[in-house]
Amino acid sequence: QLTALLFDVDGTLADTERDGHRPAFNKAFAEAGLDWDWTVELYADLLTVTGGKERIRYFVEKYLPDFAPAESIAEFAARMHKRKTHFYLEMLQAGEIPLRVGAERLIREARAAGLRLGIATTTTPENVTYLLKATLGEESIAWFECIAAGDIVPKKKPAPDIYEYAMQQMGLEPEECLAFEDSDNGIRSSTAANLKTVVTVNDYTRDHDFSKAALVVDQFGEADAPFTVLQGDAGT
Ligand code: XBP
Ligand code: MG
Repeated sequence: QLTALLFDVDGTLADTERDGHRPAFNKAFAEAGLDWDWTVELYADLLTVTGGKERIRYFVEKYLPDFAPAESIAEFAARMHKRKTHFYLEMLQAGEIPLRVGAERLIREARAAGLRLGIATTTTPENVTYLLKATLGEESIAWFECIAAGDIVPKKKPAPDIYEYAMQQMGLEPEECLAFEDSDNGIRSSTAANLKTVVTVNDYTRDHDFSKAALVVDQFGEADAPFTVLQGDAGT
């Protein structure tokens, strides 16, 4: 019996990475006087690591092994990430990041059908609430019973922990839920939590392995812009 929909945020509800998180990281680096430029191409590799702080550390270790900040690398990453979040929230508040096609329709139809809603994401909690506020309005935050985000679990996606946390908070079993994801790390996380998963791809994730997905689509679709099924059967 389907009771609840559990949503990833980045890449699933909104295309946040290329023109949102990525430039926000670059602004933080520039502000700190660093000439680091996370290009669209480089960022595809950096996205293999989830979590902004974790991504900064991965970048330094892989591409700038000789970089030695005055503070510890963990402190450096946390400091950069705080500024990155500031710049990202500014973009959200300015309305620069819309929801993906069909995301609002899906959420509204699910609510109308009496389904419960939750969020399971790697990103920082404020990034989720600001996105919802900016796109669906202040009241939409309360549509989601649980916003499981960021450091609330120590092991980020692809670990199943964030989905398990959301289900535990909502008193749900995996069989009652459907997860929505966009990426390899995302579907590894949701399926490790035993969740049936629908994938909506984007430019960064189109070529990921979605063999474990129940359904793969190009977008959620609107009446005048239907989705295309890339894998699986929309009837199941
Ligand atoms: C999202 C992430 C996040 C964002 C950046 O992955 O990995 O780290 O890229 O947000 P998913 P923060 O969609 O699989 O949850 O900088 O706040 O971490
Ligand atoms: Mg995602």
